[in-house]
Amino acid sequence: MIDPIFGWIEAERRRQEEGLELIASENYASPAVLAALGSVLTNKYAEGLPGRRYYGGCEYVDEVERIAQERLKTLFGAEWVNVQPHSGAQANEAVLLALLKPGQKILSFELAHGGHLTHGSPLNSSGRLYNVRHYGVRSDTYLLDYDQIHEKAREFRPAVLMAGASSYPRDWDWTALRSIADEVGAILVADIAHPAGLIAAGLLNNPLPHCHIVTSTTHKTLRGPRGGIIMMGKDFDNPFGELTPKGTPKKMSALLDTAVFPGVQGGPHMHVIAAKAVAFGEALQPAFREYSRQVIRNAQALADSLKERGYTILTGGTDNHIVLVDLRNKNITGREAEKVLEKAGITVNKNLIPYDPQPPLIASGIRLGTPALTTRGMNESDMRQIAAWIDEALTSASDETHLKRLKDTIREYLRAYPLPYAPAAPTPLTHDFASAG
Ligand code: DSN
Repeated sequence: MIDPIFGWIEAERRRQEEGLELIASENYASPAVLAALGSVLTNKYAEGLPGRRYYGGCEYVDEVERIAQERLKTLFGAEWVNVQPHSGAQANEAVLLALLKPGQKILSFELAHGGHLTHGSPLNSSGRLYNVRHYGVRSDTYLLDYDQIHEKAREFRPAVLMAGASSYPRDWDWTALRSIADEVGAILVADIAHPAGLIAAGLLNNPLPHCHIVTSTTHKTLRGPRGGIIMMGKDFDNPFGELTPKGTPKKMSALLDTAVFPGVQGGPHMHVIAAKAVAFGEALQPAFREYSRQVIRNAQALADSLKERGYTILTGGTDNHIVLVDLRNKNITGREAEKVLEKAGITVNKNLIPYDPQPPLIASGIRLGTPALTTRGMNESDMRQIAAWIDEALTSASDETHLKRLKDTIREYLRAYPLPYAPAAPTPLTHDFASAG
């Protein structure tokens, strides 16, 4: 008997293959990344760091982690990295644990304007443990207002200034943020979870030379396994006076390493670290730069084609992989649009637009992203076709037959763009759970 879990994995593989994946934070990892993820490295405990573990038998996983570290340093120009965070959330949690005592101040980008949950939302530990205020985008342009950030920083005097977004379609000015942080004595932390791959490819401003600490996920534009990382362009003496046993100031890297383990995590996931190393190796290839260029070109083509069809694109376009659509002039909410598009085989997520009159579970907009479809080999002409289908679906929102027909058309179209995905090998069960009752 085959474990039914493999049936569900196959069903999910087929869903990924047969639909248009436009969720901006998703991508298709390569077969090599998947092979590393599904490897025997998952069996190994390796608490600690390469050469300094709390377990025996770590000589091979040490090599894997060292390679991951070196590749990541080369990719972003980092002097120090930690590749162990299980996710972006854990990376941010560890950074805040290393930098702050409960009650200290963070100034970060407002979640409802496109920020991240782990940058001080009251629902996240960051918002419960620390004293948080936010900056946002302008109500006329929907662009970040660096004068407002400056003003808020001067008034609030945060210990940490956090930057980075989950739905902001424009690049960031790291130099301006660093000068604000320096003026108020704050540590500048950038979370590049979304644009990391585009930054690694040299297509967007790199925060490493400007920000004290940079966190990211590895599974979005970077196209690796689900996971997190922490980096520093340059290590520095911790500003809190913590000393080593020799009486010299502890380096920030030491505080960050201990914040990851044992601060917020136990044993590192060595199979994921191996998969990260594989993905970093792929991102160092010239083909990744070309892929990343196409991600941006595709997002711009999608934005332009939707604009031609009367859709409001926030900020007028995009510098990265994200297109934010304000649906208010189309008389459909984000929640309805998400559902209708799903019926047509187009996967997106509803998204708050800044100053949204709707609550988060309804939202006035949708967020679209091009990393996944670009991995399948799509280009600008495909994006024009997709914009037409999005419009067709949203204008036939209540016509179930039409939406079903559209889904069939899309499934056929996608046959020309196979997934770089190795099917999971089903494992026969020795015990028949179903008939054992
Ligand atoms: N949940 C992630 C996203 O979809 O953008 C935030 O990193």
